[in-house]
Amino acid sequence: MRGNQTGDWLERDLKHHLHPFSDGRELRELGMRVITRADGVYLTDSENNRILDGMAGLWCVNIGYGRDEIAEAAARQLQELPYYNTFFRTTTPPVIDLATRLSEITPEPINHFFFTNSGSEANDTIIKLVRYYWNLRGKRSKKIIVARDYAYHGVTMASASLSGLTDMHPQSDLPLPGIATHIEGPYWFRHGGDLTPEEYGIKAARALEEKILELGADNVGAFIGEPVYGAGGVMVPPSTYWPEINRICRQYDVLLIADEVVCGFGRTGNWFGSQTYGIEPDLMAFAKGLSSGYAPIAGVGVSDEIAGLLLDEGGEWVHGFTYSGHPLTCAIALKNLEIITREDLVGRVRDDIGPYFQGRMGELRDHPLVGEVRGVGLLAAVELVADKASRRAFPEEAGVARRAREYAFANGLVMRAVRDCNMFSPPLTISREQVDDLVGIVSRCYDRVLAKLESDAPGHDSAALP
Ligand code: PXG
Repeated sequence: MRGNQTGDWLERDLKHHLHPFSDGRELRELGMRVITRADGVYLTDSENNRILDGMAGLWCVNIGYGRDEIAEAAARQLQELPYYNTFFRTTTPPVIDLATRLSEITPEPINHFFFTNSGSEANDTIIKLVRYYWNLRGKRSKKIIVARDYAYHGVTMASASLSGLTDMHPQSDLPLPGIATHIEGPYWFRHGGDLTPEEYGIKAARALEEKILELGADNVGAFIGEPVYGAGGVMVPPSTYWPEINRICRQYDVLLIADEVVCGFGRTGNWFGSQTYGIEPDLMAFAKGLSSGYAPIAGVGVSDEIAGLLLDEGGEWVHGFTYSGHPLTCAIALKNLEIITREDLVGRVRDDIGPYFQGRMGELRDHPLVGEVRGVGLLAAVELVADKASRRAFPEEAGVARRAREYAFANGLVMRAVRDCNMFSPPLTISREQVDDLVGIVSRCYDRVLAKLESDAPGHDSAALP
């Protein structure tokens, strides 16, 4: 049995398991890897291959894999109190401790926390909170949330409606009406034209002001954005962007929502992306790095002003999940935050490994396929182009970034691909040597993509190539 265990797993997976964000036919034809173990920044598959995880799972395993302390904290909590809820005038020590700790690290005036199981549920909750807040303030028409193209805010009916990655919509007749409208996001490389990044940052932010004026401020409840885009392509905002967004939100009495699901918990070199970019959020969504993926826990941070109104005048808040503030996931999150703090992983990203990673990634700019390398902290994207000078994109069917990703995977590195971008988000514990390995594999993969493009080019005698 052992010898053919991989085959057995694959057969039963295909028979019974539906995969997220996967094409069934592709899974059958190309197969998949069975990941069985992980330690530090490395995954191990069922054939004993070691793979450098350049994505920290799905942007989440900030402290790296294989932390016994987390397993011990989880075991202790399961023995002491495996479950109790926080409905109906009850609470538990782990949820109290976690909310308290979060209030110390989130930007002011975010001091109140509600817990969910996923980032999608966090953003769903935020949509409900925005409506609840404006209803209480007697401004019942302030409902629409302005979101941005390329945004990823989740996959539930409502959070997918906020998302601006439009291929998420048609299969389920989304977006739902009345939830969101989308504006251009700060994607300087593709939309900046001849403007400097700073000029373009102002222009992209003013798209919010134009939208508010078009809809009427009385109809706009909030604006939502990821401090730095994640899944949409790691577009780093020009320095002028968020200060202008702050101003516009204040001027028109529009709530500002920071989706910190990817940027939170050290990824950008501060606890939150809001601190890196001077964002002044009224509400924030967080997930992923809160538990470093060791448990499904996410949540919403709420400002003193909004929480004060709800608590004093809101009556019963008719909302909550069975597992909101689950003692096990809260205990795991607390231990994770303790590790991030004790090892100063946030400072490490800001002052040491982050700048090193950005410097080494930046060397890829010399590659003939690379149009731009962008990033902050331990978040980066490489944008591939057919022509460097004109930034001409490849035709969609070329799938260059996907091809590079497949080469990388076969050569021991996980990275992500969207459009012509490859994306990177390694554990915050990655060493300099591991960064060197990562950059080396990426560079060799781009060489191979380039060779393949040249051999596929019309008129080229592809038989001459190996
Ligand atoms: N907001 C942001 C910014 C995210 O990146 C969510 C909300 C939703 O979180 P949940 O926990 O519901 O998944 C996300 C999730 C990818 C990928 O392929 C990205 C995410 C999830 C799954 C895959 O890059 N981001």
